[in-house]
Amino acid sequence: MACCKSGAENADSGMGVYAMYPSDYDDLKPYMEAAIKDYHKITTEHVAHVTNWDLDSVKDRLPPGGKLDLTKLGLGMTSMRVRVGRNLSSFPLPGAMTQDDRKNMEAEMVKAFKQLMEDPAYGGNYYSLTPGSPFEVSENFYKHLVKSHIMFKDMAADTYLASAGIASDWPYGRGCYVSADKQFIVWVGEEDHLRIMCMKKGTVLNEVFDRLNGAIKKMESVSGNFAHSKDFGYVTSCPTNLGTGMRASVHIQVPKLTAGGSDAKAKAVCKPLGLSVRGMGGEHTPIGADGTIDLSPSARLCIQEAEIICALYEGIRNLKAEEDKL
Ligand code: ADP
Ligand code: CIR
Repeated sequence: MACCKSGAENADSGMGVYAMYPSDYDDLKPYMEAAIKDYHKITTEHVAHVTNWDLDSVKDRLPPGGKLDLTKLGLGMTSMRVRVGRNLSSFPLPGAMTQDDRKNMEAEMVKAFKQLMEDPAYGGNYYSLTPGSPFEVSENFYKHLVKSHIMFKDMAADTYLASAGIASDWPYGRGCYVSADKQFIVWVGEEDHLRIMCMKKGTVLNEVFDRLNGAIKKMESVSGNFAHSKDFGYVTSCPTNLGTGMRASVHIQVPKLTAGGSDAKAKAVCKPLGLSVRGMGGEHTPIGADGTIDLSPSARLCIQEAEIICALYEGIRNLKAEEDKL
């Protein structure tokens, strides 16, 4: 069965499953739900995910005034990023797409991006890797986009994605939309049809969270419905991202917890705090030589979007306290 191929070929998989069609989550529910409950450590009989971006509803966890200002935690300018994974309900998920599907999905998105280009809040450019696309960019420009943390790398090197068929047909249907200020970015054709993100060097987490919320509403209005399951929330290729599809991260320097260049201690401290540690180039990359790590709350499912951003703020405070103890 295609959904399990990656796990069968990669014995070290933590999840080992990728959905091939949005409907897989409902059609294969007994199997999917068992795997999802196990990975996301959900203890209720059934998964019942709720979507909620309203920060007002979590105001008890916010500082007075609702501003998640990192200077209050003793941090200076920090690189902040919030992304969500989204898929169009009208196409197979990337593991089951043909080359034509990939090109057609990108063409659908180009129609939506043309509307975004007209909007002063999100206006920018689309860059395509698809040979012959009117938006095609050179190999050198693509490399520059990757180096600038704007575009994603060729996924063929990711053995899990390659086995699942998600990395197939590179570079067809791959591209990215970038706003004029380069802080709103949409990846097309990576692990999900779309990865929508806001990034900023700053100190107030609300700025990236609120802008992303506005951007997603705009995207949904111009690109049609995103695949969604009543029980599991937003549908993603990988069940690890299901629900919110959201990862909210900051780059934070913890030189004591990473002394000797190893992330082992930082990971050990972060795990019970519900936080994940990644490297500076994303998942499975090394941490910064100056002890900078990518820190994000681990939960994606059965947590609300508003709760994730609170969890990031609280996580930074807790991690700083652990660093200061050393
Ligand atoms: P994802 O978050 O989409 O699961 P990765 O962990 O692979 O994927 O990260 C994707 C890219 O985003 C990488 O280039 C990474 O360096 C960049 N990135 C992640 N978090 C931040 C951040 N807080 N500031 C700047 N860049 C970031
Ligand atoms: C695994 O099962 O370990 C791999 N398929 C990757 C799981 C993590 N998911 C992800 O990065 N989206």
